[in-house]
Amino acid sequence: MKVVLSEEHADHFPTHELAGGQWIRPHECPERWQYVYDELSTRALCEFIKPDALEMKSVLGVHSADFMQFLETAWDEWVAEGFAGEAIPTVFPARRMQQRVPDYIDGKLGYYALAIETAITRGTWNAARSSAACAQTAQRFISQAGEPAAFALCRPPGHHAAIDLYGGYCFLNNAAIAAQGFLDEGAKRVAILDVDFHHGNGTQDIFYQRNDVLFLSLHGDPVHAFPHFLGYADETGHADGEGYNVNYPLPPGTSYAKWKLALENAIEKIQAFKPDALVISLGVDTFKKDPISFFKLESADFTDYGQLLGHLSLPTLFVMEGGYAVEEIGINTANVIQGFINAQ
Ligand code: OKP
Ligand code: ZN
Repeated sequence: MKVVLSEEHADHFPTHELAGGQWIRPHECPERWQYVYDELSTRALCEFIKPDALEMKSVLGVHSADFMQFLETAWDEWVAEGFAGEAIPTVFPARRMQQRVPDYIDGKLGYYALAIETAITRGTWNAARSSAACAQTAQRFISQAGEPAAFALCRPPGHHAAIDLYGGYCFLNNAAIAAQGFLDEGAKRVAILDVDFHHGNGTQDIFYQRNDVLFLSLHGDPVHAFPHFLGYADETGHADGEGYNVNYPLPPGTSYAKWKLALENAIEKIQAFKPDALVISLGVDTFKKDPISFFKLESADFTDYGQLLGHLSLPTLFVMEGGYAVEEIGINTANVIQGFINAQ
């Protein structure tokens, strides 16, 4: 399978995340990428390719132009104020306050952020663009070169990034950009299946009113899990999009057997939708040893569900999302790819 990856992911390496009232080194760290690359190399399942330059058409099909402008200049505006640390918001447009973009960078950060664990640094915008470029190039291997499947080793991840919001370690929604790319290049319908532990609130937001993209997400119940403010089962889409958004919130301690029942239900819905392409938001933070999650998948379970995905026999793009049990992230990710290939 073709794997698209960029060393420029390493330009994003924030050193501060506020968690549990303490400053920690972010869970979303550059070693994650290395572990996945190393394991895929070891197994010789893949061919590695660098991305082409990011083309903005499909990006602007899913994100607002003002949000792109903000991400491009945020770090420079922060530095221009003389701030010494990483750019982290402190104030938000909460209930009954104005939703207007202020001029001052502190206010802009709060306007465009959905959470504060995600610091912006000097290399953040470059890394975010390289990550989206991986998804876009991998998408084109499928839609233009006729590859049956491809894997975008994206970092930073993307599925929390909404039309005009960053956070949850995400800046550009790589999976959404790829789905839009399929549509821009002739696909009529695309399904996005999000198997990351966390709800893909950004992807849901982007496609909530559209019927050309079916979005399905299996995740920790937002009552207990980040992002807390989206991901309930009664969010089914709006207007043209009614019926094209499917959430499977699952409780703490969810086993693979329970998780697989939700996956099988999602697979039936994908088959009924008859998509021209399938995008998998592949987070492996469903693993039992993940430090910030509460599902109980074992490493062998990743191979098993990779096989189920392979049996769909759809043009399939895997897009890397989360996974924070760093030493096992490569094994679990490669297991999904291996299971998928075995089923072909
Ligand atoms: C990104 B992805 C603060 C909790 C914030 C953010 C988790 C982002 C997950 N203690 N946690 O979906 O893997
Ligand atoms: Zn996650």
